[in-house]
Amino acid sequence: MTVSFKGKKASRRQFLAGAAAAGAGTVAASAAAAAGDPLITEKQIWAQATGDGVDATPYGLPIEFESDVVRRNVEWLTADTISSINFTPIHALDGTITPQGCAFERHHSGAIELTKGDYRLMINGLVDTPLVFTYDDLMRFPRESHVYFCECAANTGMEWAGAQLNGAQFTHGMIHNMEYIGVPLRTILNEAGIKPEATWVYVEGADASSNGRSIPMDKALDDVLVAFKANGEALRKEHGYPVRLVVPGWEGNMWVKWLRRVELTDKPIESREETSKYTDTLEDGTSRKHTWVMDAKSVVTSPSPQSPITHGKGPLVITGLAWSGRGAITQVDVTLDGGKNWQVARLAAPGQKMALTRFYLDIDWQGEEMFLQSRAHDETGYVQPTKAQLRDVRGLNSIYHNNCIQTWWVKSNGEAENVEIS
Ligand SMILES: Nc1nc2c(c(=O)[nH]1)N[C@H]1C(S)=C(S)[C@@H](COP(=O)(O)O)O[C@H]1N2
Ligand SMILES: [Mo]
Repeated sequence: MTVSFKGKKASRRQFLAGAAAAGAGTVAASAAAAAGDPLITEKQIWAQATGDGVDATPYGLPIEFESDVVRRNVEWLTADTISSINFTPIHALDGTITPQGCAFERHHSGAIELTKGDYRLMINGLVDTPLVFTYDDLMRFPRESHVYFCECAANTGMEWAGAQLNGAQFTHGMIHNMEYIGVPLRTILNEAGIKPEATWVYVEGADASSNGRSIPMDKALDDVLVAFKANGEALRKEHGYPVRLVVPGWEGNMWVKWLRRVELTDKPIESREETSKYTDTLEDGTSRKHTWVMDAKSVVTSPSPQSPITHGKGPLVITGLAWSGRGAITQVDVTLDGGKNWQVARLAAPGQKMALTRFYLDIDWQGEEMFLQSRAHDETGYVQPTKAQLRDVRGLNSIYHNNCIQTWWVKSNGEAENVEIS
């Protein structure tokens, strides 16, 4: 019995014909050809003894064979690992949810250890009654759960001047996507009573850097969550245990971890040095400020430099991720020839607002060289720009908010490289 895929337009009849012919494009070896395979014919050692009992690992880790699916950093990017960043192995993941254990980390002064017992959240400033909440207090408010992506504004930032880092993990891995459980910030602010003159919300963390940020009141009252669970379990220490802010669609630096204080103000508090770093330098030396929303973006995660084609010619699954801080992804296009011809990819599920969307394009690859790109569209009608289009507007001196179309040059041997095409 063989299964074959002749590309997305294949009908059931074509599938069956393909299976009968067992020709090019067939996924499996025929049973006859596999007859001498000891993995089929011999009883293997794993079938000759019993396996681990149920309590071998009370909290399980991935099997050792998956040990390369890990966060990685780029040593030359930062002086040390305390104020640093690492990258999600998006080239090796599928689906949309990022396991916490391999979700990128960005700390300005390291990940701190804070217990639920020591946790306090203060609401002060332009409120009727300043309040302090314990972790238990937060547990008593009605909760919501939502899947959202969190992308560092610096994601893809090293690629402005030229193709630089050889892998989707490094070019696009400052992103993760989790199901958060939390209390809307609005609920907690209303508990304290919002004074009419309050127009901004200053949020800070309990770590040494405090990572203080100002968020406009409209956003704070809209969809911001005070979150304590992610993907079903407590936040990991590195993601802000026990409580972090979730600011859907907005740049990662506003997602304050170890959230300790929310101050209502009538102007943004931009005193901190770190805050001023998150601006985009334009070609003429001026800066773009307050670019909080992450524009629509996508990337092919496989094949890609760290995920080459290893199975030879025939059916090939091209896959990747798309997202937009302005709402849901409505369409993703994929090109195999550097943008001359585009095909509409299949979305694994309809796009959700401010969450990662998985796309697939199933092709019959005959070993031809490809210049693979993906292009995201979001519900506002925005289309992901090319690198040239983005440079026309933003020049080469930017770091943040690089959402341009990425190119992988896939060679006939299946290896892929980060390149630029004009
Ligand atoms: N308290 C605190 N919150 C913080 C930071 C920090 O250093 N301290 N880093 C910010 C930045 S720049 C990003 S991109 C996100 C990253 O979240 P993560 O570490 O869960 O991936 O957290 C944000 N929140
Ligand atoms: Mo960030």
